[in-house]
Amino acid sequence: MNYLKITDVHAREILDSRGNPTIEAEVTVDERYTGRASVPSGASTGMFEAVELRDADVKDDDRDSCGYQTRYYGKGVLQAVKNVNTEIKKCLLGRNALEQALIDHMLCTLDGTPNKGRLGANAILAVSMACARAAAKSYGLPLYMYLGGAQSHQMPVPMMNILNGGVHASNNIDFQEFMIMPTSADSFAEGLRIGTEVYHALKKILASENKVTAVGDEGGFAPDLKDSFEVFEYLTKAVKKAGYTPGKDVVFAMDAAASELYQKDAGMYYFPNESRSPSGDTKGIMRSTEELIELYEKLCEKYPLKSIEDGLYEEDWDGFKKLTKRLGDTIQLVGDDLFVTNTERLNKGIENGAANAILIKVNQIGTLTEATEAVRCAQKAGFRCVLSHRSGETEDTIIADLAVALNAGQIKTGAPCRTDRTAKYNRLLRIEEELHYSAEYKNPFSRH
Ligand code: 2PG
Ligand code: MG
Repeated sequence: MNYLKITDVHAREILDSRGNPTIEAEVTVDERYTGRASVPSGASTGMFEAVELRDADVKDDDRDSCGYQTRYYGKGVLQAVKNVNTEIKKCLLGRNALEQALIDHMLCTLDGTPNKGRLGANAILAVSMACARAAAKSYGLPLYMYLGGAQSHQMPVPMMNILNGGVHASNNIDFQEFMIMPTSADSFAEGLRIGTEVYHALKKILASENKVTAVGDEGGFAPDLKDSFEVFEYLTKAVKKAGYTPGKDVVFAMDAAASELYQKDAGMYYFPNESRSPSGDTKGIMRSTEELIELYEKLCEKYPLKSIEDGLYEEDWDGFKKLTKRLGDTIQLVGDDLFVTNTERLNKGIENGAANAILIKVNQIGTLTEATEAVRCAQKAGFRCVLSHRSGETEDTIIADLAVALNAGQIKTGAPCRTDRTAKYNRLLRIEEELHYSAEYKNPFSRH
C-alpha cells in the first residue's frame, strides 16, 4: 500500500448555522495537501448519540483558566480543539492517511470510551473527515470518487424539508419536519428544480393567506397551522400550483421526531399545540402508541406520504416492530434517534423488524469508517439509507460526497434555502455534471 504521511493536524473553533461554536480540523499530508472539515450539531439529538464535547461539560480539573464555562454560554468547543491539537495530533503524526479505517480505529482507541466522551465525537469526526479530504486531494480525486471508487454513480433523491416545526422552529407545529421528494425526475438537477419550484409555490400560497413566511433552522417555512393534516393540505396545494402531480412527480416524507414528544412517565406522546375541542381553545393532547400509529395510517391513506422518520420513541423497539408490521410493506420507516448511525443498534432493528431504513448522520457516531459500516450493513440487509445533515450545519458539504460514494440513494439536507443547506445541493449539482453519463437518479420507492 502507498504511504501518505500525515505531517500536520490542526483544529480551530468556528460557528455553525445557528451561531453556535463548532470544530473545524485540518489534516496535512506530505507537507503539501491539506484537507479541511467541520462538524454539524443537532437540536433534537438522540440519547444514544456519541458525545459532542462542549466546554460547559468539561470537568474543572481539565479546564484551562480561560473561562471555558461562560464563553458562548458554555457551548464553546475549546477543549475539543485542544484535544485535537495535542493528543490527537501526537497520535496521528507520521501515520498513513490512506489507511482511513486504521486512523479511525486509532482515534477510537485513543478516546477509550464507548461513546467518544473523553476526546469528544466532534473532535474525532473533524479529524476523520479532514484526513479523507487530504488523501483525496493528494490523489487529485473528488472525495466521492476517492471514497467510493468507480461504483459511485447513484445521485440521491433529496428529501427537502419545506415546512419546519418541533424544536426547529418557533411555530405551533408539533411534528418536526415535512418534506417533499421529487421522485419522477430523471436527474438530480431536475429533481432539485422541481422541489425548489414547489418551495416557491408554497411561499406564494402562504403569503397570499397572510401566513408567516419566515423560515426555521433548516430553511423550511414555519407558519402556524392546525395540525399535520393541514400541513399536508398546504404541501398538496403547493405541488399542484407548481404544475406537478402529488404522488406521481412529488411524494411526501416526514420526520415526527417522536422522542421529543414522548413523556416517559405517562408512556404517551404529548402534542402541546393540538386541540380536540372544535374551537381550538384548549391546547394540548396526549396520544398513545396505538393512536399515533393510527394517525400515521390515516395520513398515509389520505396523502402520498412515503416515508416516516422516528415515528415513535427511540427506546420503543416493540412499538417500532408494530409500526413496521402495519406500514412497513407500503412505506419507508426511517430510524434516526432509534439507530443513531450505530451498527449495533441497526442490527437490533434488522433482527427484530423494527423500521426498514436508516438515517445516516456522521456526527451521531463520530468517524467516517463507522458511518460507512452502518450504510454497508443496512444495504446488505435491504434497509434503505438516507444521508442526513443536522439542524445546525456548516458550509461543509461532505454528506453530498458521501451520499454518492456510498450509493445511498437519498439525502436529507433541508429546504432549498439558507446557504448551509443549498451548499450540499449545489455540491451534488457539480458531482452530477462530473459523473455525466454514469450518473443515475431513480425513485427509491419504485420496485425496479
Ligand atoms: C433530525 C435532524 C436533522 P437534528 O432529527 O433528523 O433534520 O435534526 O439535527 O436537530 O437532530
Ligand atoms: Mg430525525
